[in-house]
Amino acid sequence: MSTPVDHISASAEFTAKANSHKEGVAFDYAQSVRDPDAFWGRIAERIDWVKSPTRIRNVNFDADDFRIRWYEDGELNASVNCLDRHLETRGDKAAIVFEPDDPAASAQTITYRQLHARVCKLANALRELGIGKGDRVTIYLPMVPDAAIAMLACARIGAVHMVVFGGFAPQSIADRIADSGSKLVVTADEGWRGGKAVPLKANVDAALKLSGTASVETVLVLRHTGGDIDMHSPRDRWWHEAVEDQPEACEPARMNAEDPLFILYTSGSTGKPKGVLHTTGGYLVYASYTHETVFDLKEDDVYWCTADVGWITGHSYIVYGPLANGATALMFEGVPTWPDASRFWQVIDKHQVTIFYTAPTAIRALMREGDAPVKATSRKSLRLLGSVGEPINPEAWRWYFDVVGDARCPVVDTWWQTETGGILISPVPGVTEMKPGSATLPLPGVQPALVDAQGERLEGATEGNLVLMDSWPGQMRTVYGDHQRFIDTYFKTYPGMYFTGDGCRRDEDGYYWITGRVDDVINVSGHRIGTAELESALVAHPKVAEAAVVGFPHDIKGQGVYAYVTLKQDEAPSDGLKKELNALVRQEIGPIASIDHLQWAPGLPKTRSGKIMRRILRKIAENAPDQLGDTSTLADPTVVESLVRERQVPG
Ligand code: 6R9
Repeated sequence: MSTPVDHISASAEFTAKANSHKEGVAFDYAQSVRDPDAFWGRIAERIDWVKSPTRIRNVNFDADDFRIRWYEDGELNASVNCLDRHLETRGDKAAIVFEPDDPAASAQTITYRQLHARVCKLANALRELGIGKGDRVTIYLPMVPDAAIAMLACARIGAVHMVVFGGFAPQSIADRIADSGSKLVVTADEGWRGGKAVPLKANVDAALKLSGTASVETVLVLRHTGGDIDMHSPRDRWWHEAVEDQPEACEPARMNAEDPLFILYTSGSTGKPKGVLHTTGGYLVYASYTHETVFDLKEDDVYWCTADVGWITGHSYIVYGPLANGATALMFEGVPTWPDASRFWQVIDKHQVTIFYTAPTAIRALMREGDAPVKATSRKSLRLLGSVGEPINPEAWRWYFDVVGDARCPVVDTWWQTETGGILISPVPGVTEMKPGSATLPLPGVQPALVDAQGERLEGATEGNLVLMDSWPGQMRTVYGDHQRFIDTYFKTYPGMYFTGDGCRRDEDGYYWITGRVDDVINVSGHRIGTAELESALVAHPKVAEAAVVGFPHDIKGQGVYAYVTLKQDEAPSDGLKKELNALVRQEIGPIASIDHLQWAPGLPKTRSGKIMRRILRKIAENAPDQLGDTSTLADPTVVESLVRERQVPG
């Protein structure tokens, strides 16, 4: 182990070849924020427009005259940018390399020409099934190339895709279908994860029995595992039959830059998940620009992002960014620890991966397995490592850098959100000095700031709430179907600024250190879960009177779920009931939302006005009863004493 140091530079070898040192690629941050129109106008030229935009930005964060529009008179098609424009120069280049869950199953390579043909065939089939511009299409697929194909086929005909992560349960699928009003669902018979089949079609069947899903006319089913499923005629159609006779060309829809490209649901601090809406022009410009800049992309790179396409990271940095850039992207259906903890590194060697982008939770889980599974592989092909999804602790950062990257590869710790569409704070490798645990500095054109609880801007080395003072092209445009909620959620806390929901420290070098969510969102293994969603699942049980959920520090997951449950009078706690409640949460939300610790609470700490004091519950869950802070507003202080006494011991 090398000794920890604060500042780490990319190696001379990396720096010498870094894109950022090529002639003409100056990273003039000051210039980018001084004249954003000039800067973003120039960046937009990387995309093929049917009609080039003449108006670059039209933005106002003030609630009474609110607007976010980028490139608003431009016209383009996202799928053309990801496919057609590469055919001449990259037709035979691998667009997607697919590594299946089972290491014994053969990998597949899809060239840009083949991908173009498959997207066109599916786009034609979707049109024939009555899908057109503006229609919403739900995609619930495993991590297979067909997921990218389905997204691009929607983009080709101007349909708005809404991908649901395969780990979500029928109720969550149904809620999203209902909110988006999807006409068609694309799914597969089953998916594979660590040798186990995931019943995707059965989940869709169950979802479509739930209320609010009547908008769905067609379910298109990919045959993937060959597992036994029910097909309901005429609603259900096989994908392979639908595309069989379709031509390999498809006239792309001409889209305005501000036409919706996709909706992706994410958890917020209140109520049901929000449909984050991204539009076509700005999103594509931003995803492709940041993908090339942050990952120092070169023509011959083999780029692997381990995220699922069900999350924003999969949208921006498996599908749209890499394919718009003509890169080779690896898609992996499996999990990091199956058949063993060496799988990631074996896949890297097998496909000669050069850029690897994963999440801290995976890094910590693999770090726990020791160095041997890593050292058993070569990893010589690697030249850059990335991290996303939650704060990476310096210890995990060092292990990633020293052991996985053999101290050769810069690590880019990339901070961003579903709402931001692409990376906002990250090192530019070869330019930005790294500090383990810090996402470092804003990318060109991005203006973060820290504010106190009153919204006063804080200067210098300090800690506060992270806001963005101005827009960037990849910013979300609205909450689908509820524009007021968009404004209220992000622009009301601190008027005139976009509030991220994250807390952050800035050091004496101006480096940003994200400390985590300051709202009621828990980040479990990089998955955002609103405490309100968990609580409403718990109180749905007939024996539960009240529930409060908080996060607590977890070695592997970053944060774990800690639930306090008050039972109705005459109901008795039992281990059986605990299991029932956990099963209920998994059934309502999905397996990603398991409860780590459940404490029976005779009562919850409340203010005299009846507000649950979560701050106190968080401290009890963290096992820091000496840091409860001001408890003078508690209606009944004895409640807290008993909770502290009865605390569950995580671990
Ligand atoms: C891309 C993505 C967003 C939340 C965000 C923050 C946390 C993401 C991070 C990070 C520290 C990083 N987060 N990247 N925290 N360092 N490099 O993850 O989007 O699922 O919407 O989550 O994740 O708390 O607010 P999303």
